[in-house]
Amino acid sequence: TNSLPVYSQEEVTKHCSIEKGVWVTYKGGVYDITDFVTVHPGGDKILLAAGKALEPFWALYGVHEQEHVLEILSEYKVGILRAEDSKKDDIKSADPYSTDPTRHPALIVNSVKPFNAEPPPVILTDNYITPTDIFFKRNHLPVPRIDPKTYRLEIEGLPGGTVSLTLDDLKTLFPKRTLIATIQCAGNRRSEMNKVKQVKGLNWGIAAISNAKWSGAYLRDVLYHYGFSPEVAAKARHVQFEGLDVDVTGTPYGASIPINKAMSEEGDVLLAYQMNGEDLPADHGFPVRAIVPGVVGARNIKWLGKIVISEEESQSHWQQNDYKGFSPGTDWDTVDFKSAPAIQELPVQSAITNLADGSSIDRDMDKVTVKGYAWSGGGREVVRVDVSLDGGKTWHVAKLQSSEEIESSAPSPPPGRAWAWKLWEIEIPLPEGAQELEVVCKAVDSSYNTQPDSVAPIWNLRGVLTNAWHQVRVKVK
Ligand code: HEM
Ligand code: MTE
Ligand code: MO
Repeated sequence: TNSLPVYSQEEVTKHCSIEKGVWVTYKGGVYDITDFVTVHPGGDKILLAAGKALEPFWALYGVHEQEHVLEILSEYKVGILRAEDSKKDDIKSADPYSTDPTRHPALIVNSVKPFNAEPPPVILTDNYITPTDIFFKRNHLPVPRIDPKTYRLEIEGLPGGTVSLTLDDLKTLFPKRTLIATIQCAGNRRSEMNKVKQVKGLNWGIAAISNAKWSGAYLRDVLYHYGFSPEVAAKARHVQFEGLDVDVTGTPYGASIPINKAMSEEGDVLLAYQMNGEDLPADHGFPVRAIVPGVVGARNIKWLGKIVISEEESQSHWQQNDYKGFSPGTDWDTVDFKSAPAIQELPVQSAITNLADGSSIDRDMDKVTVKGYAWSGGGREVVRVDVSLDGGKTWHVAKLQSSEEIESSAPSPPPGRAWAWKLWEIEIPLPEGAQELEVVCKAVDSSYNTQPDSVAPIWNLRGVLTNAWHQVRVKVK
């Protein structure tokens, strides 16, 4: 690399667009990444660093702190940054994650900056209501620290113009509603897709899903209070949400949901300020988040700053260019994000939590206990879970936890509003002489939707919507 030319920052700065070429600097090196821009897994954001240093951007997206990322970068090295320019202060940046909260040590961490973690499967289903500390956490950006006294929730798109609510308004002007709802990330079980063929995204196991009791005001109560009317309804198609967590350009995390989900009496969309009976914790959206039961986690906006009633979907990256499903035949060269709808309701799901793949059980036990969770999107209740010990040749019906067993505050929901998961359990006689068990589960929801038997036919480049039969191999010793 000694023979590489030396460039000034001024020269690098000129290369700030696809037309002029995209150059960046990193630790004193100069890189021409023009050809990499279109294949960057993080999308167009990469252009924010055009002509500049990568360090402050990579400080925000810790996904880059990996060997393979540096290997990719090294292929594009074209020069050395002039020594005096590489010492400039603006290259160093304060860690935007330094004010993130501390987390429970039991969590399995998928990425630290931003923080993404799931509980170990064996403790996930110990409680019907997931304890807040181990509830899975999925952040795209640093956790914003919001002063509840100055917090305002803005609402746009109503006839009277922009509305601005305080936290107190939300708590006192509207009845407090409480519901139990499961949140699942679209990427739950992505690691199983990775085994078929590499996908892009966090390598979630089976626990990017959790269940909590949420309290707050119904979104529809709030919107009607501030003038939502048949005239508004005639034009409105979507309700957009914006978080108060922002990226380096000041762009917030955002998403939208269909207007009928938002306004329906059966939709139960909540502006939640409590989780499991306490103020929302920082990681889960303090002071207010949207709970959109039955809908993919990505639309349950945390640190909610703004609501917009609109004819259009959210234009956010996460609504338009992410969280969409594609054919197994679609790759990064052919994908057209505009061609697929944004994920809203999730398909039926289940997984085994008490047996790990590759573990072993004692031959002397005459029965095998299998436990897990099951859930479906759109308020469709799980009506049955089937379990097999022989890879799906023979089946047994698991016992679903009844609402009495759960708690008196969790009566069975009205049809079409089953927002919470079901935990299930079964004891099956150990087949005689078996050396290995192929334990499988699959759930059926109230629409008789069931899970596909394998991952390959539902594989997609982004690794979302993994809901094949969950399968673990267990040795009998
Ligand atoms: C993801 C490379 C610059 C934002 C990734 C990944 C790679 C990569 C390999 C996937 C990592 C994984 O999932 O294992 C690069 C290279 C860059 C660059 C080589 C410079 C030459 C940037 C910049 C930004 C950025 C400047 C932001 C301003 C992101 C984001 C993701 C990502 C947000 C995550 C996408 C997701 O949610 O999975 N990048 N990146 N990248 N990158 Fe970059
Ligand atoms: N809201 C904001 N403002 N920022 C985010 O990064 N992540 C979303 C959603 N809401 C996110 C957000 C995603 S992808 C998921 S799966 C859920 O929050 C996770 O919620 P949890 O962290 O409370 O489990
Ligand atoms: Mo998610």
